[in-house]
Amino acid sequence: MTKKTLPRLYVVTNRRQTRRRPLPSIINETLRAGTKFIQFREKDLDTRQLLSLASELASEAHRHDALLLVNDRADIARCIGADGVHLPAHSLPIPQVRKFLGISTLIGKSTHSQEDVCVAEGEGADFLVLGPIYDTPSKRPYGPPLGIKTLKTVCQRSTLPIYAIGGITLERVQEVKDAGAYGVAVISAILEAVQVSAATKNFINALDAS
Ligand code: 3NM
Repeated sequence: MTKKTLPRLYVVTNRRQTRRRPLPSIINETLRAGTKFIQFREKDLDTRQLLSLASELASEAHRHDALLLVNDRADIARCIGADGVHLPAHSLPIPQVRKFLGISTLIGKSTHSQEDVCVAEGEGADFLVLGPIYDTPSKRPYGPPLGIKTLKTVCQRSTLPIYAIGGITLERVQEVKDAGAYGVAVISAILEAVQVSAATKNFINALDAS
């Protein structure tokens, strides 16, 4: 898979949002249902735990011909042979990460405003995640969601693929697509689904429909 054919569904991990089911089995289920793009994001684990779980999930992803990016930790990404990193706001700068991981590594960047988007574009990100677009519990402390209008404005001005994040549900896919989003980044709508496989397939179908 190349950077030119990025999948439109980006599944972000949170092992505390799986309805008490083990994360590897949930990831396995979403991969079997067709997910091709995963961000490993378990911010509260220590380095050894990150290495172990990321390595397990990367092997599983690669068995399904899917890409796995590691949130923030370029060192972990390099150790496990991940496809790239997903950089949060206060991460290492993109150019340094690219130097460290190599030219072909995939680098995604989290953005929260038009200004963030301009900076990330200038630094050479491959794709962006913009959010939160809708209300989502974990981001309430940071203020109100950006909303669909901001998503539209930012997408119109950007040349990079933009994934909408924050409160994304199946019912909202059409709206964010219409606003110009390339894809969606999702935690709860997949990981908390009673039927992970069906939820995954529904997202992929909705995203791929023209
Ligand atoms: N980042 P859900 S919103 C991890 O705005 C994350 O950068 C966001 O979870 C951002 O799909 C978010 O359950 C949470 O709303 C996404």
